[in-house]
Amino acid sequence: MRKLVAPMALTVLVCGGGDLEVRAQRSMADEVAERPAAVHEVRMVLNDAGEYRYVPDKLTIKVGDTVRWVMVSGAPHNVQFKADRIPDGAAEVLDAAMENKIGPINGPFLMAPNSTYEISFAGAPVGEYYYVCTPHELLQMVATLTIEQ
Ligand SMILES: [Cu+2]
Repeated sequence: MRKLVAPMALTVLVCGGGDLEVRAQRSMADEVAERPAAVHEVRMVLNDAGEYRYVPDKLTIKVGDTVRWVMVSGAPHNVQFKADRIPDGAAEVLDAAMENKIGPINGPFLMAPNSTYEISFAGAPVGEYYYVCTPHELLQMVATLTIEQ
């Protein structure tokens, strides 16, 4: 059942300068349409079992969101996308979005605890992005990021 939002939902504020500011409450639809880009954290850890891992190693985000990788333990870690396991056209977007790369679609090593690396997925093609930690790929420090519209 949908509630009616009447003009009484308007809030009128009188500012110091005497100007009148009218704020209309926005509908849910507007909020969704103008949803701000979210920031998602992925921790890079050496866990209690002695395993190098991204946590979480499966993450779904929206186009325009940002992922922030956080170095927790077991450094060095980085984020290296695999060119043959990302959507068509993604490599160009990633290369432009990734700072301080050590190679194509290959991010820098994080050494210090709490150091971070961020990538914005603005304009990124939807699909699955497989990435690895270069030093720990063979130790299964690998992950999949799914980008949705
Ligand atoms: Cu690593």
